Amino acid sequence: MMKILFATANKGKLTEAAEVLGPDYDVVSPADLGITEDIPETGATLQENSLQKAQYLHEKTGLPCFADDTGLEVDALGGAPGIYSARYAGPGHDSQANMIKLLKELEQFNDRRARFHTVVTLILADGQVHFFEGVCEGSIAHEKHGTGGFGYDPIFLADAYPGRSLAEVSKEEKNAVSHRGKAIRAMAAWLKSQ
Ligand code: ITT
Repeated sequence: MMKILFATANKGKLTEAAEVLGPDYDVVSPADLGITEDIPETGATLQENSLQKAQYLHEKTGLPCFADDTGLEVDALGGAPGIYSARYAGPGHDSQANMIKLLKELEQFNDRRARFHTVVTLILADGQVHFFEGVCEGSIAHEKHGTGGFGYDPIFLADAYPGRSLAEVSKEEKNAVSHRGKAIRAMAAWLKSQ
């Protein structure tokens, strides 16, 4: 079993990653190691932010480490909120406020096409860095549906599940088609090939 640190403070992400990686991996969080400070996230791209989070914790712990940065890219809004998805409605991580703002901004548009985009950075114990990417295509609903998942899931209709939001599908169904599921499976396949 490989012990690997997931550089995230988001419990939803942690649960998903542990499920996707399965029993060969012991996925630990910064909180499990008593690290509770805010990890800096000041990059201009998903890749930079993801690298920054992984590097910060790799330097601090020496453990093999991965981080995920995810953005929701809405076509009618020119790709916004993108890297600003977590703080779209202002500082903090208020998903309800973020969804309300996004629904309001989209009222004037017919085009509701959007995608979740994830970049995962893996840093091995020896410092080697590798990137993995995953995209989930879909559209933004007109209102919230369901209570599963986290973040923007109640207003995201993945193309793979017509008529249901990502908060209305099972965890297994979400992981099978999600941005993060794809990126983390690519990472697991690469690790296995080594
Ligand atoms: P860490 O940086 O600690 O990993 P975070 O929640 O700040 O956690 P991001 O910077 O990647 O993560 O923020 C992405 C935003 O998009 C944030 O508001 C999340 O709630 C949301 N998000 C990320 N993955 C999502 C998913 O699978 N479904 C719905 N919303 C998601």
